[in-house]
Amino acid sequence: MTRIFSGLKPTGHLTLGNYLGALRRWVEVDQHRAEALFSVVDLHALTVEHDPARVRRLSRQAATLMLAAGLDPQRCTVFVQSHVDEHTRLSYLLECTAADGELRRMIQYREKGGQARAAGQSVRLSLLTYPVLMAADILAYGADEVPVGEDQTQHVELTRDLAVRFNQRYGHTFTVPRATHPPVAARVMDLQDPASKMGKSHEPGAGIVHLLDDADTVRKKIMRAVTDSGREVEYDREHKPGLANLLEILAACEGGKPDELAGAYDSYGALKKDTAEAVVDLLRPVRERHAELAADPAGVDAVLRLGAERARGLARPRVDAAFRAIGLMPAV
Ligand code: AQP
Repeated sequence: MTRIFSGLKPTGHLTLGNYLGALRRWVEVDQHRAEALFSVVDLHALTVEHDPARVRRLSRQAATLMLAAGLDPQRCTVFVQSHVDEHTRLSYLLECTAADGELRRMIQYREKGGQARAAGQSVRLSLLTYPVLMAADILAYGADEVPVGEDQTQHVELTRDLAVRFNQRYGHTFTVPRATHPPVAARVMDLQDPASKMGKSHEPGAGIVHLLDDADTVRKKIMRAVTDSGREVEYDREHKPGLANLLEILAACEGGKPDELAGAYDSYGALKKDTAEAVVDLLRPVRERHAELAADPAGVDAVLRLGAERARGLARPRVDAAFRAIGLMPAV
């Protein structure tokens, strides 16, 4: 059976980008067709300046939202990365497989490292090595597929390279995974800056729709979205990125294709209004279910405890095999 792994990192409140690019597809498609594991990858949230209490709070919120969106613990494994030691164990072996040059080339390292330096902060070593930990997240489970938004493609490519290299040097140990993307909205852009990805840690956030925003806030943010010059509603990512973003969001919410939807509108205002209502309708049940689940933290804990046990059981044999293959003496 196909195995799938993917995750969300608790660096901010989850966004419409996280939902359309990843979470929604995990719920609607992936958990039904494969043996799937979905994780709150909290160790990744420590790679930039962080507030410990906030990370803890956001981790719980992300797990609760994953369940609220419809991940079903009877069908898939939902867990928190730091509860399963195999991720960090394997990460070290993969650091011994990766070269520093290939990590310095990662776009996210260059962008986030640049932001940290500009803010006068030091760049954590873990920001450089985080794609190796992500490779460990995936390879520990022998995942065949990694459903992610487009921004994660480069990291999955690195994961593939490390798996192939490890297998060639030390004998076949890892499945070589591939990234999969949703058909539309694989890269949702910031509503105030359609040249940048909608990212959950971006401030101040007027261009970011959060999954827990109330309906009026969602409407306001979408109605104030930056659009492009001209009056004609057409789908042109290069010349009309603001409009293209709205059309992709609408297409992802309602089905259909962004270029075909464009033909149905003769004003930007009408497109914004329909997009806003479509997003409000899409997110309402998630927000309502989140409120119910958040009122029962012990229930969420029970799911996460079981998830971590299952994940550990799946990861340990492969990670132990990697320890032996690379030349480490078994414990005596
Ligand atoms: N804007 C986006 N459009 C489509 N997919 C997106 N994803 C993230 N942003 C968009 C996908 O969501 C999943 C979880 O992402 P992550 O938590 O690993 O972090 P990220 O990719 O770095 O996303 P963010 O929200 O932008 O976080 P920050 O601001 O902290 O960097 C992934 O599958 C991702 O592709």
